[in-house]
Amino acid sequence: MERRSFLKMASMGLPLTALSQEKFASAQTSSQPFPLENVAEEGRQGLITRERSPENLEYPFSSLHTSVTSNEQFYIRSHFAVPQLDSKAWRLKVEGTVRTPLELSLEDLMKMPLHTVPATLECAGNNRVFLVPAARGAQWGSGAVSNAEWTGVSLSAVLQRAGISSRSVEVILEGADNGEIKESPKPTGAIHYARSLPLDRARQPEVLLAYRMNGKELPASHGFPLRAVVPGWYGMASVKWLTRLIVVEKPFNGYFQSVDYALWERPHGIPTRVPITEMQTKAQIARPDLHEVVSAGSVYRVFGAAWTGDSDIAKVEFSEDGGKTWTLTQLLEKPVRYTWSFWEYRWSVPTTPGKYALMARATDKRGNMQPMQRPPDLENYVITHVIPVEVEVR
Ligand SMILES: Nc1nc2c(c(=O)[nH]1)N[C@H]1C(S)=C(S)[C@@H](COP(=O)(O)O)O[C@H]1N2
Ligand SMILES: [Mo]
Repeated sequence: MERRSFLKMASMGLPLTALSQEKFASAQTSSQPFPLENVAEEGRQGLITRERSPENLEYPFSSLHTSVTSNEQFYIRSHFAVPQLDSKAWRLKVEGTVRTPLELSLEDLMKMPLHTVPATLECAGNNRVFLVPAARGAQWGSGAVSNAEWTGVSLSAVLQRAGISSRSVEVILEGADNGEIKESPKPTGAIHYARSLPLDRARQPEVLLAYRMNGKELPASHGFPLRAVVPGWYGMASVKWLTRLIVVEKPFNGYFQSVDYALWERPHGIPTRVPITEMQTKAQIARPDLHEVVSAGSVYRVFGAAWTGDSDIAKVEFSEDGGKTWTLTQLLEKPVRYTWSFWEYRWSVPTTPGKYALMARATDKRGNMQPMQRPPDLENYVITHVIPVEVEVR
């Protein structure tokens, strides 16, 4: 089977494990340190298609090699069609419990102090394809995660300009994109994508309203002309195609943080629906790729990334035996807050041929370690337990 048709199958949402391993293996070279042939031509710029309409595209994680993901390869997760916005006519409204409601043009924003913040975005549904039994939603593999340098104004500066009432608690961020939800429970008619941020988060200096991505104009699929970037939170908080900020005195309870992108937590032992927020600690193996054939007795450079929420990665461990024993890998750079860290491990591949379940497990500086088992009540989101990558030693 050619890589092309493999990706076609992957894009149809078939679990990778359903593929004939024999045929798949023939498409792989063995233990090159950087098997960059994994960048296939399927989809746009080698992105893997998870849904065609709206376009939901995944970064081919096995091709990971630079910390910054290019604008062309950054994963795309959109709930509705991309709104076509004319940057001249476009305005950002700031309303609600503010002293001075605002209508800001892109030019107005560009006159404010600009900040550049590197931030890794991960969709809360990343790795969903590995869940057994299958969970509803786009069947993301390991590539609903990417890293970019975002430039724009701080949300806090815009809020300050509007002057928010002392009783305000949150700001709602609304996108121009809208459509009807298909699955129940759902509101009647078209709704806009919207999420809120508690003011303590919204005021953190690294929370941006960004108009540039990796030094270039923000691409249409990533929120042109303006998007939020909420470093450390799952991607759903980084609202694209922003048109309205609404400051409110009561917590917001919109669709995308109560029905969708929400989970049951148990404060006081009472199951309570709460919005998904902070990214959880995770390591992913980029290479070897799933089902890759690795030469027995060779030394293979296992390589991947790890990230977390409001902390830094402290260590990534590696296991070749499905989690029975662990060894420390090497972190490749000093951690940069809110961006993934790369790690590597010179793996002495066993001389005994067979299938091996490789694992990577991250721990952050607060001591948060990835669990081996999936905790209950996470439904189809926050897939953060250790997921094995099966390879064949031959
Ligand atoms: N307006 C709007 N913003 C949005 C979304 C959306 O559908 N509409 N999707 C969210 C989700 S779930 C994710 S994971 C990120 C993805 O950002 P990206 O497409 O730039 O990777 O955007 C978020 N912001
Ligand atoms: Mo997402």
